[in-house]
Amino acid sequence: MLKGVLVGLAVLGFASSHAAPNILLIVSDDHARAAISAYGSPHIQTPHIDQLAREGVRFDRHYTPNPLCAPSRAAILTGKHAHINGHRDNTTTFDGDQPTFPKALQAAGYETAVIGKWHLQSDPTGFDDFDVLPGQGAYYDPVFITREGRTTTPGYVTEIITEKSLAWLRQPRSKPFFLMVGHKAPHRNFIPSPSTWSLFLDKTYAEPPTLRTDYAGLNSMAPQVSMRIDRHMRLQEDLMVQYAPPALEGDRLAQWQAAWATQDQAYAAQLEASNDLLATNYQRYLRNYMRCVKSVDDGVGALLDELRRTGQDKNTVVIYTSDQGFFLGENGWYDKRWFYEPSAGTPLIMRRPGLRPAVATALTSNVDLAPTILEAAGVAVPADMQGRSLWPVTQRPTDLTNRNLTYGHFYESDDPDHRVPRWVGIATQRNKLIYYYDLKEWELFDVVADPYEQKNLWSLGPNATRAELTRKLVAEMRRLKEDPDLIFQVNLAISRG
Ligand code: SGN
Ligand code: CA
Repeated sequence: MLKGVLVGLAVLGFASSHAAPNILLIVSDDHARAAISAYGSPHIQTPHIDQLAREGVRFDRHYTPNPLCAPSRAAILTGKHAHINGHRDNTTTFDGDQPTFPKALQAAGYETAVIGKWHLQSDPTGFDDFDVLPGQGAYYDPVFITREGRTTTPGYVTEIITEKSLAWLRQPRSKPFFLMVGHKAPHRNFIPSPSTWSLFLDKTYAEPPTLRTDYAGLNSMAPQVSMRIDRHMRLQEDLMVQYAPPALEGDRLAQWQAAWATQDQAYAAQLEASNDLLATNYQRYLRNYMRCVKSVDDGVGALLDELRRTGQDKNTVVIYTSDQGFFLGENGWYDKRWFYEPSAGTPLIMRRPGLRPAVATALTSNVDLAPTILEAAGVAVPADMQGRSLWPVTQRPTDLTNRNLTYGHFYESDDPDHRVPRWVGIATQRNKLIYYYDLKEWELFDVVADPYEQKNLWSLGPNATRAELTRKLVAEMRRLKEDPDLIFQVNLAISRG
């Protein structure tokens, strides 16, 4: 009997069983699920992120509602979508006066800090300490901004962010902590650390089946966007052929050149032998991207070691995620912005003492992180947060009853560098429905039968699935209080079929 009561209490929730745990949230930048071995990556081993997945819950259908850096981060902080929190694209300055979960944690007695990538233009609010990169930040010798001003720190950005995070964790404190670690890596232009310059030289990366797609089954802009590995990657700045980071001079420049000379020769030789620019660039791109990921994974390992060394692992929630995913050759692309799986699909792994390890297939969104973290801390979740706590999902990871849909909206309309059209969309367990409202074009995929999202079923004409999904899209837009004009437009487009 007593045993039954205890088990019941354990299942009831964490807030009751663990008072004020510490919270470590690690957000990398543009880290695709396909570059994490816990998600089955054929490209790299990420033992430290994998450890989190083994000991925690891996979310396989987690999404960002807006696959762009700053809007995704704003959604994480506020638990609200872009049309409510006001942060629709990367040009916006974040309104730091609005409620965010770090502010709520601070008010509840947490000591809070953010270190690394921030990218929201205004200074962080809700944090006792901040030590953040300006904008995108630099890979080498980055500048950091604190309340005291700007300082250049010599070295490699991922390692510096890890060191700063360790130093912050080691400060004496009497309160529970919330630390948000923002990694710049593996964001474009994928510049690796000296410790990884020579890694993976013998590795040949498997090509995704859609590397050479003809885009025949997709919307009219898909073949035209500036995201092609063969056409749009810059030989120097992106592929780092005969290139060196501007910060390197003297001995450091000489070391870079010595390490990269043979790699540049190998690139030229492969290109000459194969006469295949796409295949040659793809190998070079993935090698450097994976080197950047390696440093991020090492950083995760260092933070987990520190928690273990101090015994804090027993009372710390650890969450690993990215602001969104990234194309690693799918559709012949790099970059993100689309609602397609490699881009909007986002890694999410959460570990918490007492949590049963699991794989979650429920549909989740990064607006859910704010309420999740507040619930973990035992802090009331504001009624107007649009996300919902993920702790119930960790208990019933494959139950889709209230988790059968996720919503996205991409707003950037005038970006000459990429030219991805604006869209609204929903993903369900079986399907994805996307409306490109400037193009007035629809896409409907069966993501189970067609996981690479190549066959647009919309063109097959009206049917029951299509009717049900369009109804769900509009209902979701209404529920989330989207712009009525846009809802009207979507409805009109549906009625014209
Ligand atoms: C930079 C990159 C783009 C990238 C945006 C936004 N170009 O402009 O490729 O899409 O950032 O990325 S680069 O030449 O500077 O590498 S985001 O993750 O911050 O949204
Ligand atoms: Ca990003």
